[in-house]
Amino acid sequence: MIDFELSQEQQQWQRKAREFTEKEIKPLSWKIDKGLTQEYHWPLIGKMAEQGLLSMGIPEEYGGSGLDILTMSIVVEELAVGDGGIAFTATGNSLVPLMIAGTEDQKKEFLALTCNKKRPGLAAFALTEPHAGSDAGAVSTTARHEGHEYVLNGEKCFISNGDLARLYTVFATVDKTKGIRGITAFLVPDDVKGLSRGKLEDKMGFHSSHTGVVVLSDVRIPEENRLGQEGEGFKIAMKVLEVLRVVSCGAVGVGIARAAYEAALRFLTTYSNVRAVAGQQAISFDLADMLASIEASRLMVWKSSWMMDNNLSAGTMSSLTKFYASDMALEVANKGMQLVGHYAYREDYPLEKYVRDAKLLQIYEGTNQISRMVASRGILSG
Ligand code: COS
Repeated sequence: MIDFELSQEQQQWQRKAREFTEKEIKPLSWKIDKGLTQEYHWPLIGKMAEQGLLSMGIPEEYGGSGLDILTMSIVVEELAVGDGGIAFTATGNSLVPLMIAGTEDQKKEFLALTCNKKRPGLAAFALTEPHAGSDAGAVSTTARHEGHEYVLNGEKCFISNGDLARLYTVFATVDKTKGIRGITAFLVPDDVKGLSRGKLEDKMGFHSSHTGVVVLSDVRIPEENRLGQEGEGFKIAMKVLEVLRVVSCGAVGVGIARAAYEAALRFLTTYSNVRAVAGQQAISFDLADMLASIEASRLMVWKSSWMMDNNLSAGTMSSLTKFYASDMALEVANKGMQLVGHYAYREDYPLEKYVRDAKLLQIYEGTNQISRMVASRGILSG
């Protein structure tokens, strides 16, 4: 039986996220985008933590909010209506490896980072390298086993929360000759000797999400910080990306698209001279197309989330959702700009920001070419 009525709990979380967006995110989003405030992060992150929005997917027994993936997707859409980068930060994406592969002791020690409402922390998913992006299996950061420690050396780039994280999940190879079977995941706290954070990226959009370089020079960590077994890192990364492609990308795309659609609709219905033009099919049909694709993408996000919550194999569906919802977000934002016209091209109007933010969704969490590749392999392998 299919039922689209949200549970009481889901409705409460949706309402809470909507209120948080109106009160806390919308007033800041424009300023952050334009670089008018630099030090916004910790106060806002603190407020997200207080509301349980930073630890949504972490079970209550570890101090988190204990939301399933579907409820997280509903919340993330609402936050992304206010700001895509902030919504992305709230997904706590970087703790997913720990949730998937962590031991009980590791979870107890490290999940507490973001669940600490007084002193919240962020984490980072450090997979990408200058020469290992789409080809994630080409990771060349090394992990040398010495006694009861590993010694890590290498450079990670385009790392979200790169300069803010208190914990990094670093993917490194213990034996390059083994290819992907040498890749291993490690939990690396930010205060270890030899870890340094390089410059932040100066990006086209998504300014509220910090992206940077992380360098590891003879970083020594205890064996207990290895996540999973040696050689399991690549599969852990792929499983993590399956979740992120839906929650941190698909749901963010639906939120950004909704914001663009709502901005265009508001403009077209507010002024009487514009209202007369809005009735023309050349305009109103675009509105119908925009809403149809937002609704379709949301259904894909919800279905993928539901599949993962029910432990169904969701690799293909997650990749379909990723490229469809992110292509949709950019198209809807662009259409919104076109409908509003020259006003939308101005920097004091939000639509140009939505276009810049939506563009990143086609690139991060695996480019849309990679998502199409993963989905098509899934289709052909039955
Ligand atoms: N869950 C579990 N295992 C998975 C998996 C998943 N979702 N996806 C792949 N694997 C396993 C495969 O089963 C295979 O294992 P076996 O060799 O034991 O059969 C192994 O991982 C290798 O998979 P595959 O053959 O598909 O690897 P490829 O090198 O051909 O392709 C791609 C890997 C390109 C899909 C991968 O490198 C990728 O996703 N790249 C993009 C990286 C990315 O998204 N980066 C963004 C970083 S965060 S912004």
